[in-house]
Amino acid sequence: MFAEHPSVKKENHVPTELEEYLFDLRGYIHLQNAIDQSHVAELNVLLDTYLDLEPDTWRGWVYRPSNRGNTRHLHNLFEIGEPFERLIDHPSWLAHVNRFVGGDDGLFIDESFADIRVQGEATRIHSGASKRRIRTQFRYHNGQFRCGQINILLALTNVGHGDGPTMVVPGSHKSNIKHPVFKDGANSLDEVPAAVEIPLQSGDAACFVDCIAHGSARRINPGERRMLIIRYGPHWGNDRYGFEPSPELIARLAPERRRIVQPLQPRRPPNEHLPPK
Ligand SMILES: O=C(O)CCC(=O)C(=O)O
Repeated sequence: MFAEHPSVKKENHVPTELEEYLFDLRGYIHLQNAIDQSHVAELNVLLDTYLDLEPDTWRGWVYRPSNRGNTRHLHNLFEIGEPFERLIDHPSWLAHVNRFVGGDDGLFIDESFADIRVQGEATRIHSGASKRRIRTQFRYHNGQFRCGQINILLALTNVGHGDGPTMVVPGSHKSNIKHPVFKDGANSLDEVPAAVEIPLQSGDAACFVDCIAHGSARRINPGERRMLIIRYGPHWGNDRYGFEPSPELIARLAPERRRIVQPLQPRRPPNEHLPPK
């Protein structure tokens, strides 16, 4: 249906010294023009075909959970089609994610979903290093990053001020103290001291370690915000919600991509050892 995009063959963009410095310092970087506009268009066209999926239903291996307000999520992006599969090891961020997760054993994507939202919607502030969560931790040791979860948030629409941009508290991936707003029960980032917006043009991506305090501003403009969220971690991770890749996806992925979606082939006893049904 879709031709293999030439970007698949492109060399990986390795993180620059400045990007590494900023990632270490602030906990996030902004990747401009991470995918081109024709790829953005392909992704949007395919997403459109899933917009009629009812809450808490599946189409094939794509799942739409119950609504969170007027925000719609679609899980298991790579089941939607080849333009989504290209994101698994996209050359604009693969080397960054490898460097920030660290180690030589490879990656695993433990969650991938589309977040589609309209006016009035926001994501409350969450995370922050003081929680010391292993799964989402930031770590740097002997010249190597060893982060537990690196998020790629890829904008499929322009998400500027007023459009509900992602917000982070820079540096909070190393904080020892809980942001006071957590105690006040604040649930929107717009009023959170020290939080900054990451405005993205469609095709741009934000890359951040999940333990940074983050969320998104309330969308005040009319229209729709579309963001794809892909979370990478070390190869030994497991899926956040227990989703499994379809056998068809595993069969059609090239080995480099398959290893990121399913680092280890499941090992099962041969049929004669299985209990009768
Ligand atoms: O959608 C956003 O801008 C924020 C995403 C977020 O909160 C998350 O990745 O946990």
